[in-house]
Amino acid sequence: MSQNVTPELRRWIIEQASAGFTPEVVLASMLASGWQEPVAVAALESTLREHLRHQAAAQPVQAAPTALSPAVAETLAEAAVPVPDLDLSRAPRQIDAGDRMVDVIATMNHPRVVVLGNLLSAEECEALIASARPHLARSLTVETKTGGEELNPDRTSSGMFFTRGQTPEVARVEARIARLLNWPLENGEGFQVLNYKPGAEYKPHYDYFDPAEPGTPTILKRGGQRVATLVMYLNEPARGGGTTFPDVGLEVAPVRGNAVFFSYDRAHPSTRTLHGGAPVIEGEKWVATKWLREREFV
Ligand code: PD2
Ligand code: ZN
Repeated sequence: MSQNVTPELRRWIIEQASAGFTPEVVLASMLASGWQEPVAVAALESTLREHLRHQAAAQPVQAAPTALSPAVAETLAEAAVPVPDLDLSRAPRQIDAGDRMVDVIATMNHPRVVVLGNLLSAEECEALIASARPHLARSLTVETKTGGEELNPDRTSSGMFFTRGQTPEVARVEARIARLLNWPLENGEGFQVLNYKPGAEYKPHYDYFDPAEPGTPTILKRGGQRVATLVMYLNEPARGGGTTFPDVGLEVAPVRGNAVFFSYDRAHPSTRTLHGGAPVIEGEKWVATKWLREREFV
């Protein structure tokens, strides 16, 4: 059964928080009245976050007391970490990425998603495919139970990893991304190139490492959490193969040279960054993914 988060529920959440109840207490009473936990957590997070944002906008000068108790504001503030982002403050059509002007096609705030055009030239796309092709193997995903890697049935693509700076094209595109996203080049993992044949897909998942899994502390030693993803489309399947964001009903079409950027300031579903690669129906799909970490990735 699907549960709808109504304006009345959002009002009630704000009333509870304003009366000084902590998010944990509000969550407990939502669960007690029959809300499914993922729905309740997402409603709570998004409502309180939006409420804080409104209050900050309404009181820009002095830090006037908010209607939320300090404990609630602290709980929300504590979890978030800085993330890469583009400078969209003056709503530009294009952004200077150093050696290339990149088009801003669409933006969304929660989840933070930006669709970019013309990030890569056709020649760069071809060069990345050509140097990746001989090294493809059935994709693995990081196995968070142990910190190792495993074959994942939810991911039927083939893939390979470049190291940072491995080819001239890789180095050039990495420098462009670092400037575009205002994030140190050293904090990036090497590109992963994926190839999907007809029928291949990547089922919805989060790109951050699940803090509850026992292997996660080992993975985090190499540069902290993933905080953002850039999926770059290297070619165009004739049908299917979009990148989907099921929480918000968004699907980004795979267009050669374009990319979708999204960030997550905490390792939590409340970021609404659940996403997947829809099955390719006709043709094949090639993407390069750049994951960005909190700190230098070694
Ligand atoms: O290929 C995609 O569209 C896709 C979708 C979801 C890639 C990834 N995730 C990824 O590389 O993490
Ligand atoms: Zn992903």
